[in-house]
Amino acid sequence: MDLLVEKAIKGDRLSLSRLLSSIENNSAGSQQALDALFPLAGNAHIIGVTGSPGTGKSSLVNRIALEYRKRRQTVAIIAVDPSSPFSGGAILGDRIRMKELSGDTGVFIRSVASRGSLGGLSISTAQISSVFDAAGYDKILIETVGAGQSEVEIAGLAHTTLVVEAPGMGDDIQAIKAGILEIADILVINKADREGADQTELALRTMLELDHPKPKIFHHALLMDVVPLPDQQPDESLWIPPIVKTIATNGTNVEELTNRIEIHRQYLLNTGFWARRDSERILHELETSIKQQLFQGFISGIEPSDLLDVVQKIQQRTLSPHNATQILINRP
Ligand SMILES: Nc1nc2c(ncn2[C@@H]2O[C@H](COP(=O)(O)OP(=O)(O)OP(=O)(O)O)[C@@H](O)[C@H]2O)c(=O)[nH]1
Ligand SMILES: [Mg+2]
Repeated sequence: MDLLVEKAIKGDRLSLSRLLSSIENNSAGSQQALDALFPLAGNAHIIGVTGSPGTGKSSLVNRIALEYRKRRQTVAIIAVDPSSPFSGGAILGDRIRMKELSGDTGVFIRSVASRGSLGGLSISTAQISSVFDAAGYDKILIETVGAGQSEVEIAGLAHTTLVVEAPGMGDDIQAIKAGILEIADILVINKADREGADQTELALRTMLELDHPKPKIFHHALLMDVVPLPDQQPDESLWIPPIVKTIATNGTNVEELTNRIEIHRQYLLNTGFWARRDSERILHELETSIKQQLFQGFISGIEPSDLLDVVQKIQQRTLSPHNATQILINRP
C-alpha cells in the first residue's frame, strides 16, 4: 500500500486507479493510505455540478475540463452514480465527448457508486476527492444527479456549486425545484440553443430577486456550538449567484462560465469564506470520526447477549433507551 501511495502521488495512473479502488472498497490499509495522503491535500478547488437528469451536466463537465486544460490546470472528474457511464460510453455521444479528453495525462476521470456504500456520498466521494487533491490535481469536478440529499451533500463538499437547468424542464417558478438557490453558487442554463431559455432565465432571475442571500452553512456539526468560528461576513459581501447560459454540445459560453467559477473562487478567498467553509467541513468530519471511533470502541466491548437483554427490557418498557445507555456506558 505504501508503494501504491507513493507511485500514485508521483503521477502513476495505474497506481492511482488501484488506490481509488481500494479506498472505494474500504480494503485493508486504505485508512492508513488516507492518513498518509492527508497532509498533501487541501489545495484543490472542488467544483460540484448538479442538476436534474439529462440537463447536460456530463457534457458541460467535459467542456469545463477542456477549458481548464487550455489554462494549464490539471483536472480530476468524479461522476457519482452516473446513469450513463462516463468512461466506457454507453451512449455514443458520451464516447465522442470523452475522446477529446482521453489520452490527456492532465485529466483523470473516475465514476463512483454511492449506492450501497455505508455513509453514501459523503464518505466515499469525499475520500476520493481528497486522494485527487493529494495527488496534485488543481480542479476537481464532481457530477451528481440532483436528488435531494446528494445535492446538499455535494454543496457541503464543493467550494463552488453549479446547478444546471435546461429549458423545457420546467419553465415556471413552481417547477424549478425549491432549494436550489440554497446551494447554487452559479446557475447554469444549458441547452441555450433550445426554445425557452429566456423563459427559464426569467424564472430563475425572479426567484433570485425574491430570495434574500444568506450566509451558507452546509454542515451544522454539533461541534460548531462548542468551537468558536470567525464571525460571518457582513451582508454586503454575500454572493449573488450569476446566471450563465451555455450550449455544452458546441462549447458556447463555457469560457465565460469558467471565468465565473474563477471569480467565485477569488471571492471565497477574499472574504475568508474559503477558510470558513473548510472549518465547517473539518468540524463535521471530526465529529463524524469521533462518533465512529467512540461507537466502535464502545460496541466492541459489549457482549451481544447483554445488548439483547437491554433491548428486551426496553421493549417491555421496563427501561428507557436513555437509562439503558447509561447502564451500558457505566458497566463495570
Ligand atoms: N441541444 C443541446 N443538447 C445538449 C446540450 N448539452 C447536452 N446536450 C445533450 O443532452 C443529452 C444529455 O446530456 P448529458 O451531458 O449526458 O446530460 P447529463 O445531465 O449528464 O445526464 P445524466 O447524467 O444522465 O443526468 C445528450 O444527448 C447531449 O448531447 C446543449 O447545450 N444543447
Ligand atoms: Mg451525466
